[in-house]
Amino acid sequence: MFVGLFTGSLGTSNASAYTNGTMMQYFEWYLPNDGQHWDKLNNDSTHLQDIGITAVWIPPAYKGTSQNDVGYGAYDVYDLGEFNQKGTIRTKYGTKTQLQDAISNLHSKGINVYGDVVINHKGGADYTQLVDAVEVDPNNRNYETTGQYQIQAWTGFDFPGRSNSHSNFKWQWYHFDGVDWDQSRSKNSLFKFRGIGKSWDWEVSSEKGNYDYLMYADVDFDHPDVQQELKTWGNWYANELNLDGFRLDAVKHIKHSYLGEWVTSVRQSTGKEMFTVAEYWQNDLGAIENYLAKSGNTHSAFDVPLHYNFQQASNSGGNYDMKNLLNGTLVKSQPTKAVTFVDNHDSQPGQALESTVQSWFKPLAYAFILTRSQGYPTLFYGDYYGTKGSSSYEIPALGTKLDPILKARKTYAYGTQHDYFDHHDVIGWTREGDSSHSNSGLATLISDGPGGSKWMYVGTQNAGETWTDITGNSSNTITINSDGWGNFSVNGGSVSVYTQSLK
Ligand SMILES: [Ca+2]
Ligand SMILES: [Ca+2]
Ligand SMILES: [Ca+2]
Repeated sequence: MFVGLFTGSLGTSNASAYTNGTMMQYFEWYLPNDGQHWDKLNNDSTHLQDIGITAVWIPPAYKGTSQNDVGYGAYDVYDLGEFNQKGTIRTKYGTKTQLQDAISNLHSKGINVYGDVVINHKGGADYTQLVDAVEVDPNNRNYETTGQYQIQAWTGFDFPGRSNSHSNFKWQWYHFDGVDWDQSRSKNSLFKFRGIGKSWDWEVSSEKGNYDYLMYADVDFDHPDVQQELKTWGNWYANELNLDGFRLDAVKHIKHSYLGEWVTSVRQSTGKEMFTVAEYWQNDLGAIENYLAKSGNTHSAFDVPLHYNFQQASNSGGNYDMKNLLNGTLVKSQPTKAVTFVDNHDSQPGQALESTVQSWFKPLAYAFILTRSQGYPTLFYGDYYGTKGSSSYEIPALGTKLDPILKARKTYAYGTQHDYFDHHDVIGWTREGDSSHSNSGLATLISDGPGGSKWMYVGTQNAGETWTDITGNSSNTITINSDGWGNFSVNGGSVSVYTQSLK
């Protein structure tokens, strides 16, 4: 699999087949609720293979609170679009059979599939239960604002529509730590449950005092039944869909040590590497590194600070100092643990963590994550195909602009890297190429301000070659001199990726 990208030792896959792997996040928030998404993925598999996608991260595939649920309001993680629950058999994306067909086809094209893991909370309970609770201050969850009293909480999950298929585990109030709704009083507040052993989980993010609670009924990872049940489910989910890895949702709200145990458990029970990346959403390298350490250095994390650097650069009208693009990023401090990305379903316009990178900068950002040697890059469906939703929320489809950069990664981005982060507008880097990828090697320049040029070294083995810009943004032809240097140029607010011109 991806050399250096995972820490598991159970793998036997062919490493060379996946050099320069590229993940695609194959969904955006506003996909239509038409049950056709798994079929679309299936029909797209040959194209994805062609553009160099080696893994897809699929949205949560289980039954949510309604058919239209994007998947993060998880109701029944054993219902992959198979049972009549919440008024629907299929999910927003289709049926279990459609998904299994898509995965089988992707595997036949050599594309891995990563499943989304939403275990912080459960939504859409089947019935309420009477629970002793206290209210806490939403901004300091360690501070109780009331005495104990009884509330009516949505915490009973029997899954009657599934009638014990795949699992007979029933969720009860004591498997949770708290809720934000008391049905008996129609009251919205943050309720922490009382009872033997009940407390907010630790260690979680220390934002808001203790950020265990995010939404719905918050799962209690201190409870031994919960710990075992979710490991059992993880093994089932991986096997049922023949998954190759995971994306862990909302890990800042989940007991960090447990997630390390969970990943290790599923790797052992499946006997597979199960590449895993965690979403720890905070523009704070220290917090992300703390998570990686507390979860036992068992898996990777999304490079959220790099995303915010991209966003800041895109919003600065040329005044961002491009020398700082790597500052405070995970890909700089722990490159083998960093999954790099430009935008996702949460940062896209109109969503909870909206922090969208402006469209003019996206090709620059994608060149940054796709043509450098560090990090495992992710292509966002919404950037490639565009996003839906109301018109003010739309990201235009950038696929035709990104295709050449994806090709550069697949074909040319090999060998020793040289960095030229030496100017506040124009920065660049080169790859010398290697002997196992014929004609490989490239030179990338990006500028957030005026255009410019830069002498960069691409290796004496490339001396005498003619290089041109694969993106088509620059029409210049560069001859590599006898010392292995070229004088490369880029237009203002643009990107150029030079590769050997093969006539
Ligand atoms: Ca707890
Ligand atoms: Ca939690
Ligand atoms: Ca600048």
